[in-house]
Amino acid sequence: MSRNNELTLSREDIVRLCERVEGAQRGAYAITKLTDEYPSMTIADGYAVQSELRRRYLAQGHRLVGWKAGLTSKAKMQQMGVDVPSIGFLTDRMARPESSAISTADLVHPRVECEVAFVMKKDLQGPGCTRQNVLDATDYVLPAVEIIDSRYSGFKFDLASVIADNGSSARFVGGGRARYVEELDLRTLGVVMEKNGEIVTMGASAAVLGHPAEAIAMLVNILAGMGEYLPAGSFVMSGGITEAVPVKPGDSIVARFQELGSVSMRFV
Ligand code: OOG
Ligand code: MG
Repeated sequence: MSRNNELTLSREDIVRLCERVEGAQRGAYAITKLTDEYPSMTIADGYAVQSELRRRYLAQGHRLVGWKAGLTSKAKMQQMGVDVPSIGFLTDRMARPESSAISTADLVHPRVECEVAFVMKKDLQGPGCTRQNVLDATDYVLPAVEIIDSRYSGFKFDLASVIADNGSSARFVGGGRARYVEELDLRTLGVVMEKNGEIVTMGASAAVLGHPAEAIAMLVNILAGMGEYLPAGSFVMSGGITEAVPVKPGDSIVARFQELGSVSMRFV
């Protein structure tokens, strides 16, 4: 049994698995999870594939705009059968405007989730990054909806596989009302998601590791493990508060956040 912080894949395997994931992301088709072929793949292997994916997208001209924490709430961990959070990168190509029509033709089986997003005004470097360090480095927070889209068949995976697939990142929409963190209690923000006018899920922000800034601290510490830091100006999502809700063409979504306004979009 390999330890999770140990790299077991060869450079060739990393590149081959990265090409497989990139193909599925670009072509919007489902693949079997990577651990079916590499059962002893570790979390470190997953991040090695993810880093290679990031390197390739950036080399193709995509711009890194931030990061996302995932699997940071009990609802999400239970829904996905995973018990450790993850991180993924966000690029300009994934961003969609508020109130826009989002195409599903280039997605496999999209789901939406409500998240608190942070915009940073100072660089943050781990290890040892704390919730308070995050709050001190935050410019403002805003409500966001993440559209996740696992490239794995049936949306079923393990931690190493989902990390390699960049934490199922696909699209994201920020909006609503930006607020300074000093003006809010970030633990008690209620959020309600409506699909086609009906409430489909709701929760409170403390569902994310007790406080969403805790998820950003965890993300910074994971980045430190990869020799990286979170630069000022980054847009960072702290993870789904509730479980993710499947969407299809024709669906409209409104995520209503206490104190932060609402974020809406429709799917075509
Ligand atoms: C993994 C991504 C999780 C979140 O906010 O928890 C995530 C997945 O559920 O596919 O983005
Ligand atoms: Mg998410």
